[in-house]
Amino acid sequence: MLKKRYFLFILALVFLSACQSSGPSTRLSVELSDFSITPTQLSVPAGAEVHIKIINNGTVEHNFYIMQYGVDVGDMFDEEDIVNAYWEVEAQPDESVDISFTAPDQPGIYQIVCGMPGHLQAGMVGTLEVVK
Ligand SMILES: [Cu+2]
Repeated sequence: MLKKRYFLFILALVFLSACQSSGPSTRLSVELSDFSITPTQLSVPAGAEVHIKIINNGTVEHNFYIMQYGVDVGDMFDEEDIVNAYWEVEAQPDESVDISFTAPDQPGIYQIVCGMPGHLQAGMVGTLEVVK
C-alpha cells in the first residue's frame, strides 16, 4: 500500500515537471537576481498577449530587455543598443512587476538581456523563443 502511494507521488511529480517545460506560454514568471535571469529560456506564441511577472530578488536595479529579431548586443549592452530593443521593463530591488506585452509576430529566437552596465557580462542574458 505504501509502495503504491509512493508510486503515485512520483507519477504526480513527473506530470508536474512535464507541465512546466511544455511549450510556449502566455503567462511567464521571471526572476532577476545579482546576476542572473531565471529561467534563461522562455517561450511564447507569436503575436500573443503575454502576461509577465518580473521579480527582482537582487540588491540592485535590474531590467529586462527583449531585443528585436536578429539582434545580438554582443559583449556588452550600451546606449546604442536601446533603439534595437523590442520591449523593456525595469524592476527595483524587492520589486515585483506584473505587466503585459504583445509577442512579436516573427517566429524565432530573441535575445533577452539586462541592460544595466556590466550585468550582461555578469551573466544576465537569455533567450525568448517565439513559436508560430
Ligand atoms: Cu541586471
